[in-house]
Amino acid sequence: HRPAVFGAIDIGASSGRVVAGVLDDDGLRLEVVHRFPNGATEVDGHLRWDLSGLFAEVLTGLAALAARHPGVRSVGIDTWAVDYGLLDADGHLLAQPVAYRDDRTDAVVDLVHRRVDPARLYAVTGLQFLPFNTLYQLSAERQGPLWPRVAQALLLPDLLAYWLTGERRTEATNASTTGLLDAGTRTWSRELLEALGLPLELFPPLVQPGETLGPLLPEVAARTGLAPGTTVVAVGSHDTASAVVGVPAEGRSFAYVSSGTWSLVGLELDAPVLTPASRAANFTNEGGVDGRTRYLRNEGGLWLLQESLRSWAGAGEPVDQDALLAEAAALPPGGPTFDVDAPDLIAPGDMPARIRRAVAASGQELPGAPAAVARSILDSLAVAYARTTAEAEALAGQTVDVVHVVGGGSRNALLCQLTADLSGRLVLSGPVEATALGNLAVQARAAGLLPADLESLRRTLRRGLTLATYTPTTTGRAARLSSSVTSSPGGRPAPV
Ligand code: ADP
Ligand code: LRH
Repeated sequence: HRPAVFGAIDIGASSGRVVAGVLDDDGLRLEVVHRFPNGATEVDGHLRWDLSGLFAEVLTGLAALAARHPGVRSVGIDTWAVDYGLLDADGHLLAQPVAYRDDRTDAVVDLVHRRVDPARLYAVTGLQFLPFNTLYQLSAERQGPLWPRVAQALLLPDLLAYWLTGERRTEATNASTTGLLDAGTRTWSRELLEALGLPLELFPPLVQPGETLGPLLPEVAARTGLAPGTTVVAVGSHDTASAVVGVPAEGRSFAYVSSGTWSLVGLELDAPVLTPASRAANFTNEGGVDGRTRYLRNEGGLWLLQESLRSWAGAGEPVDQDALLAEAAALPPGGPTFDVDAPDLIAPGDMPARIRRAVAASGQELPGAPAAVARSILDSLAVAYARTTAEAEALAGQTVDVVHVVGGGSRNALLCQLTADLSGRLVLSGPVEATALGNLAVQARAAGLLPADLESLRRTLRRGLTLATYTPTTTGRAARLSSSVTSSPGGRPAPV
């Protein structure tokens, strides 16, 4: 058989890529055809994404895809969640989108909670409190200079899809991260939109993963060399939704850690858990592909390491990540840890200093050497992964047999081993490109070329992959017993 080829555009907060998915009798093979860096920078007083620059990279990537593979069947797009671009009545982007790490929502969180009680917000949306959820960003926007000219808001993957096809829709998994979608009905909550003074037609109509958005605009096809008529298919456009599809699990008794800029730690469920206990533990119920619930907590992630590396480089002492991780691995277990979810670690800035303060606040001491800082970050992440997995299991009443670590962090062997040690569970790591894999798999399934149900689909994906296995070690178990992993509740407290 001739292989079928699909294209994934997958852009994370730290980097993007365009990936070819080549499906033949041996399975779905991934080829990264273009990679590019990403990051937010301050422009006009706000941290912003350069979405026009990212779109140029997308076109370059699609051209590379077309050059390598004539006859690409379809293309799918995913990016990080919650952020959006604002369009005027003519469909023009009013400004480069503000990034979720910008501090403009600090001033409006209380205002929103005066309009809608946080307990009610959780009962309707099931969403974890994060100060940058879209509802807070839009509430800040309503007070800004652009608001009178705003006709529509497009979540970032939807904005890229609009530029590729001319079609404006809101993909459902990403819509679930806005804080404006009803977790039960999976439609916009009129109650919340009204309470916050947001028009129902602010976002375009919903579209589900697997539905066709439309063909590429003729000028996009001409510029990239993709065949006219090549379609853009909706996928789990929230990168974490695609990553969870790409978790190569057997059955349902698994936990996942999608480990990149953030760590998304949790379970896949059939229905949301909207209990007060779940809210108190600040767990989120995001919309998954096929109506599944992604029951997880968004925890601090490798941003802590990325930003530390940036600080050292900025101070004229650049550090090589591989060498740093090797040094960190040689340090003894049981070193100082901190709460990776502390709100003051969200913004950019001198990360090692902030971590040192967080460690000191709990009466511990952090040595100055970069390896000690890196080790403390990884110990603290592993504590969070272990604790959240245990809490998810208890809150959802679902047994966990194995923890799958996917994304860039799955390459970090120290992090994976520490997660096995501190959780006392088997950890399987890989694939690094789980998000692109999930994006491509949903397209191949929509074309009728992969099994319909998620469990069979994942089994098919797993056949083509080599996963690394980490089992809990004895020294790790000792560290676990001496730490608070098994006893104290974790996570940023929900607002009262
Ligand atoms: P995002 O999608 O949020 O941009 P990724 O899933 O691409 O994030 O993960 C990026 C992170 O993965 C990096 O910050 C780095 O910490 C980690 N990573 C990537 N490659 C390696 C590697 N070879 N060894 C250790 N860590 C790695
Ligand atoms: C990961 C992610 C995560 C969100 C955050 C904003 O890339 O999409 O799921 O919480 O970015």
